[in-house]
Amino acid sequence: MPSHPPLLIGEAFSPWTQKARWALEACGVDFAYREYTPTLSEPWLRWRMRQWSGTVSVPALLAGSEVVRGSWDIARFAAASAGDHRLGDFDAIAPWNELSEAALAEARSRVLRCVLADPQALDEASASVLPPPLRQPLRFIARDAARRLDRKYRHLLVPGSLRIALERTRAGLHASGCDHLLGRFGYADIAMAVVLEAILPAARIEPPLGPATRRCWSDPVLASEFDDLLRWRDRLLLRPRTTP
Ligand SMILES: N[C@@H](CCC(=O)N[C@@H](CS)C(=O)NCC(=O)O)C(=O)O
Repeated sequence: MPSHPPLLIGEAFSPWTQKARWALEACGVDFAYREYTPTLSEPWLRWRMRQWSGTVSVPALLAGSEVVRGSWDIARFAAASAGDHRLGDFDAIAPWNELSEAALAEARSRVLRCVLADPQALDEASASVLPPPLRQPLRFIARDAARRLDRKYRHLLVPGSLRIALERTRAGLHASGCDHLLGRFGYADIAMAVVLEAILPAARIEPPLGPATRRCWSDPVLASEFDDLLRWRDRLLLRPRTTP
């Protein structure tokens, strides 16, 4: 067994990080957390992952000498650590996770383009690393970082994926007849609940999203149309996170 608890590296606001975190917590895995800043933290992440080429992204989990990449594999790691089936059957969950990934990819492109068009959101993006007087003069750095992220991930954009994911979640809950897509709480619920971060963010993060960034993550039209799903997400969030 590794002497230190696994280290989760992520971005607190990111739905992918929230998926990983929720899965680890639901499985009672003891873990430490480190916040990642795109571009700035990348050399450190590459060094910790021993990965000098190719793309890197977060969440990633460092567990002893093992590097677990991406929310899906981290959820599987969590389930294996729990040693039971509390997150559900991953073969049955996979189609839900694909819907979730496609929806989040579309949401990311929307958010990044919104941030690029809004100077206040760009300044909020640099707030953790720049003091207020430097944010405006150095805004080009935040703009460059957001453009790079947009280029890095835009091949994943399939327009309409967010709406499809919301409609399927609604239909899935209707078919299951309860609050859980596969009959009892599991990773399918986590994967689809975090999609709602892209229409009305709910994650309690520190520091909270700035107002301009929050606007970019919000879609009032979809939020009103899928109000039933937002209420479903709220019920899931009321569950104790860590199950013994
Ligand atoms: N399929 C991956 C997606 C992870 C992902 O898209 N991560 C983005 C979150 S915005 C990221 O790492 N962005 C920062 C970067 O690429 O530097 C997962 O499920 O974890």
